[in-house]
Amino acid sequence: MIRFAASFAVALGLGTAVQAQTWDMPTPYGDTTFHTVNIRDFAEDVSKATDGKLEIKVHSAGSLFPHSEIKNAVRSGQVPIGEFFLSTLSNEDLAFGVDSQPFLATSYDQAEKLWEAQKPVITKLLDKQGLMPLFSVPWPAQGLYTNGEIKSVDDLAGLRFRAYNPALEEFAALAKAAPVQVEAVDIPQAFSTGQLQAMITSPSTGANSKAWDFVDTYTKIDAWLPKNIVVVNKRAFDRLSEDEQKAVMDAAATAQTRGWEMSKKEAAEKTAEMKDNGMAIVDPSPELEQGLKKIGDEMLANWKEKASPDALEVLQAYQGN
Ligand code: PCA
Repeated sequence: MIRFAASFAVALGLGTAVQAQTWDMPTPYGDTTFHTVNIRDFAEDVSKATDGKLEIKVHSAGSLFPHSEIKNAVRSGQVPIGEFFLSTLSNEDLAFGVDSQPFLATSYDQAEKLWEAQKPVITKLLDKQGLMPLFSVPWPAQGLYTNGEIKSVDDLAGLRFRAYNPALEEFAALAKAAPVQVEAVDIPQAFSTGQLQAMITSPSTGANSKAWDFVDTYTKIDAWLPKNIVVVNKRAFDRLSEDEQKAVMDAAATAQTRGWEMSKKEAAEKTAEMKDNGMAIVDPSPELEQGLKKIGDEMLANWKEKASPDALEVLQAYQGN
């Protein structure tokens, strides 16, 4: 009898194990980052809507795969779903990186318009790799972190400058700074060891890295609103039941709306947090603004020269609207 009960329990256990599945989901940013919070909410929404049949287990801060490997891990099916910084794919096609062109889209309205132009094109490009975008959320506008106020682009010359994607590498080089690749989670250490002296990123990443521990000035250049994207492996998605597929798509739509709202709120809140912690929050001088715009113009001209027809289609759809 005991043996029967035990095997019965095992059979039951196995039964649920076969039905319910867990998706491991690597993400690059830390737990306090609003993108990660939004993704955990997304996972919970999927779990609720499927009565626990599909659980998404979030592995944040590059703990399962380093950021640079997340896309290929989803592509190869090592994991069914993952998040990454969209513009890191601009080496594959510039269509992925158009959101990081300085001063092309600097408000949430413009960022939304740009995403609408970008979405069909990158959906097509990702589809060729067996991937499908689920949702994409922008970071707040990117500002400049330095020690002391930067009065003109000349003041950036020679600084060890953080670059998180190819566009920012080009930007740093045009400003005669020295680009250094550092993941967001490694920012505090890179500054404390002298690897970095300046960076461009959002108030979210600035405040989450406690930027006041290593720089004293934030200049609101509001230069671009780059996005994160969550993609799913299409084969993994196709294996879900119809109800589960709907649960994922519904939760993704909700996460996209919620994520954009969170981002908008963060912009002011995190800037205030930096101010409360003693940082000077300054507007760019006209001279700095002009110098940055000149770099932006040069970058866009280079971009157009190298852009694929797909990338140009995104720019035309955005500018033509
Ligand atoms: N934070 C991320 C990407 C853009 C942003 O605001 C980072 O700095 O890596």
